[in-house]
Amino acid sequence: MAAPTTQLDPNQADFYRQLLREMLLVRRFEERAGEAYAQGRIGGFCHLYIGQEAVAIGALTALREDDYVFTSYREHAHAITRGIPPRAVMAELFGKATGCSGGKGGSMHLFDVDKGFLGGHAIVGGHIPLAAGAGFAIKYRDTDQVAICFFGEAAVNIGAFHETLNMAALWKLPTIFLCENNRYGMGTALERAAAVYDIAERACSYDMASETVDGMDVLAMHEAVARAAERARKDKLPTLIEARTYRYMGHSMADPIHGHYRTKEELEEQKQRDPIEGLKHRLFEAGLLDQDGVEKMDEEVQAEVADALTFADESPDPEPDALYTHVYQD
Ligand SMILES: Cc1ncc(C[n+]2csc(CCOP(=O)(O)OP(=O)(O)O)c2C)c(N)n1
Ligand SMILES: [Mg+2]
Repeated sequence: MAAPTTQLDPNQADFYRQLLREMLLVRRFEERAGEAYAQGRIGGFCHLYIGQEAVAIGALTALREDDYVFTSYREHAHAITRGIPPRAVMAELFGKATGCSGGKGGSMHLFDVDKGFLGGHAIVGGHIPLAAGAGFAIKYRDTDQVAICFFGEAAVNIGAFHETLNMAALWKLPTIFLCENNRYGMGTALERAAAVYDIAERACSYDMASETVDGMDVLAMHEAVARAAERARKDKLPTLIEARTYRYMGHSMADPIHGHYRTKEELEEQKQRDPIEGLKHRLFEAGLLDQDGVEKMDEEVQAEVADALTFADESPDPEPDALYTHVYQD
């Protein structure tokens, strides 16, 4: 495991335990969502985030409630960490009326405007300009909010990424661009194709601050995003962060975990850097948590996820009339 970047501060014990609990909650949520998908209870696409939890949780806990969040389609963890109840996220996966998008979005299109959670976007890179737009609005209204945009490393090959970063740097927009480099875009290993890897270095060409962070270390992620948020709030400047992370599951539920484009050995090696185990052991070593504490935490989050599943199962489908709501009208 990579050497931890931060010393633990005993005064922050509750916060560390909150980070661990949140990572455990989204991991258990996704394990159960994966099972429900395999049982045919969830339709459409479903992209799991297992292995990457430290990125969303470290990042979003560094922001304020009035900030804006944009994500790609691999966003269950981001939505839950942002405060959308697991019940509303699970119900959305099930396509139920009680889902956060009324059952019409599914796994890839989680939204909650009141929480500043502006999607859930399925088009690779399509949401990057939207986050710059939110940054523009913040600047125009002259508030000290921040917009953050999470995207995969494959989005760096999309023109909109380059156009947006160029404009964000030029217009000095308070937007954080957070690239979750999990090393694979579907079955394509981008670093092997030598297309992109030192993504943060590319930011130099856009005159923008950037850093590369260990995306398996939740505290390192939290600190990097806190630095970027301060730069955005105080100086109205954008930042590009590359989080080096790894996904344990296939691209989507239709993709095998390993076999076609990566070996079982590679997967096992990466699991040694597990973000949950990493934080847990650091807390154990610092005497800030013990095995009983973790087991209790795990029981609690499993109960919360079980409740979300029951809620989703028992919720009604959207009424046919719901087809005509959220329709664009000129
Ligand atoms: C514009 C566009 N092209 C292709 C696709 C099909 N597609 C869906 S996910 C994906 C790979 C994205 O990989 P990455 O950005 O690294 O995100 P990850 O899935 O690894 O989280 C592709 C090519 C798409 N959704 N949108
Ligand atoms: Mg990827």
